[in-house]
Amino acid sequence: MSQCKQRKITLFGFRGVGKTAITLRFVQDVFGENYEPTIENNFSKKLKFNGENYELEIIDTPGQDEYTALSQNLILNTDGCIFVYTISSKNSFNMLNILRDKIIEKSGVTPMVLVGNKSDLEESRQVSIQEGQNLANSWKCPFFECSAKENQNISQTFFSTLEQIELSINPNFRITQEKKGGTCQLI
Ligand SMILES: Nc1nc2c(ncn2[C@@H]2O[C@H](COP(=O)(O)OP(=O)(O)OP(=O)(O)O)[C@@H](O)[C@H]2O)c(=O)[nH]1
Ligand SMILES: [Mg+2]
Repeated sequence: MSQCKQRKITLFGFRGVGKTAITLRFVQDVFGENYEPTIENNFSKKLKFNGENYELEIIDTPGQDEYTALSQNLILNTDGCIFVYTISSKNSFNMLNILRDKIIEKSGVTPMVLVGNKSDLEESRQVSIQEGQNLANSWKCPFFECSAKENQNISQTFFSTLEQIELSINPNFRITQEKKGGTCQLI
């Protein structure tokens, strides 16, 4: 039996940007309109990625701002981060540079992905795709706009984070298993 690789991914971002919604869409394929601020949620998800079995631990954190004191526990042993803003709030976007600096300083973790959630709210857009892409370029990380509501780019976000993690462990890592429609399979 092939070994199961354990990887831990943590989501960070301002209150209400959709960290819980993104996580629940990925783990359980559900979406709720109601907003309940998170205290802390841990999830686990088994999947196949690039021909290997993985068990992901996903940490859905309570919302942060520039001034939040990040507990060491939250960041402990995280292999990769997903930074989330919502395209409908400039403020949720502007605070991410400071938050990212704090997390890198505390944890040293660099595998990361930037996502602009709520891409379905085009009429309330405050952050352009180009602004998101420019920030990701400055971080040298992948960028997606996504929608937990419409299930757009949600699994891509997690698989891209996994790819960044594997690349940080082995710079020669390459996705070799081309899929019919994807490199990954949820199990
Ligand atoms: N239109 C739309 N609404 C969304 C989307 N994702 C989340 N929401 C809504 O935004 C609100 C906040 O979502 P949450 O997932 O609870 O946000 P959060 O980042 O976990 O919030 P905290 O736990 O307080 O940090 C909820 O009412 C969700 O239904 C999305 O992709 N599109
Ligand atoms: Mg939440």
